[in-house]
Amino acid sequence: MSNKEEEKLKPKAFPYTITEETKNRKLSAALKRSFRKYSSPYLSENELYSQFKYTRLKGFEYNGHDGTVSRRDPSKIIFENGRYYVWYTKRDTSTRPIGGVFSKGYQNVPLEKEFQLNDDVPSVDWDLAEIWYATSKDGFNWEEKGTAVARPSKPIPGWRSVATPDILKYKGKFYLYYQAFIEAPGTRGDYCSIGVSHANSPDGPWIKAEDVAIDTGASGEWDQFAVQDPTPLVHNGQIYLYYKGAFNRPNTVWVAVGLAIADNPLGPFKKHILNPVLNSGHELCLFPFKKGVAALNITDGNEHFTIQYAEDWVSFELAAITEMMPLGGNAFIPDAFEDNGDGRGITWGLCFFRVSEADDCSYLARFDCDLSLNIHDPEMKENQNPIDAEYYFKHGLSANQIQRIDEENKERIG
Ligand code: AAL
Repeated sequence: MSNKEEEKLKPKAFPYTITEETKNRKLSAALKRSFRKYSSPYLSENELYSQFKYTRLKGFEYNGHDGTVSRRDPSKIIFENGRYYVWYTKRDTSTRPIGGVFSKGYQNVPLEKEFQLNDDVPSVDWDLAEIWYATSKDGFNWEEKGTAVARPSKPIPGWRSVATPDILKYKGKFYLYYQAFIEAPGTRGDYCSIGVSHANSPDGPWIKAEDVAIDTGASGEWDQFAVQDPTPLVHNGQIYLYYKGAFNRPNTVWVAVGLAIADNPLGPFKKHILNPVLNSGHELCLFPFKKGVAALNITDGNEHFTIQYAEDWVSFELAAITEMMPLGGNAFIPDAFEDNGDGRGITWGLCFFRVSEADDCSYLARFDCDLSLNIHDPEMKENQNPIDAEYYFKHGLSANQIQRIDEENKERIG
């Protein structure tokens, strides 16, 4: 065989210029992902990749962030009556929280004896809280309107605290889902069910449903102690309510996301047999995207700081990896309840920041992004965020880490 013929048979090296053909050649695992997992091999053209830009809000008072007033865990934002509406956890107590027993490993026996609890002293930032709401004409300047869902009287679920709301509009009526606590969060763990209230107007009045919308799982099931972060959408004419669970304690905790489906906003909700459907996350932000649903996986797990997509609304796959995601973020999702199989995505929402690392007082803020099929904002598709060097040096070595390094050096150098 001539050299020329041999040359023709030799597998060609990966080309300098990418063409439609390139993805059909024999590829490494990584290049297969580039061409087959992501919407584009180019980050700047990945429609489910975005940076996040943050803006402080105007219109909310926090007593100088002294820990007595806190707002966190905002709902989706909806647009009604010519205004944006948002609901959130509001705590307004005479003292800052005294701290939960989370560090004591979630015993299954209430530890109230170690926990000088009473009806005025909050355990954690979302204890003794209510669901409040605010409206805005631009998403930056907000007017707090008041209580949407107050704590009901004991022993109705939510009597200790109602927190972490999300909103559903369905057949012209409005539904608020929220965490309903019957013990102070942090007494044994962050244990609660999901309650629901309904109204004919986003301004209320809100009527609390008799039963909880979604209860905790049976003993031994992954969501046996808590179902949290309710996040309702509409798909195939049904209510798809995604929620968080945390399990495997007192061993290594695993935070994941489940799905419960109902024909009626007040239930009964049937939990999906494949739950959990997301292996990471914490607070939830999901939105219709094309035929499927996209999810911001923000805080916990192997796949935190990722954006995922499930065309069937159950089987989530990685769509993008990003950074500086909005803590507790929830978005303005114009088509959250349209159920038209053509989800257009999101461009902004609200999130929260903690006043201190103690997670005992929070404030709302706005995030902007380009996870939308309606816009193309190249600035949001950049990477290598120019994070100030001081931010990196501020997160320096702990005393233990310095000690470990010193010991290593002593052993090696003497
Ligand atoms: C939030 C949410 C839930 C938790 C607590 C308040 O970020 O995950 O609502 O219970 O933290």
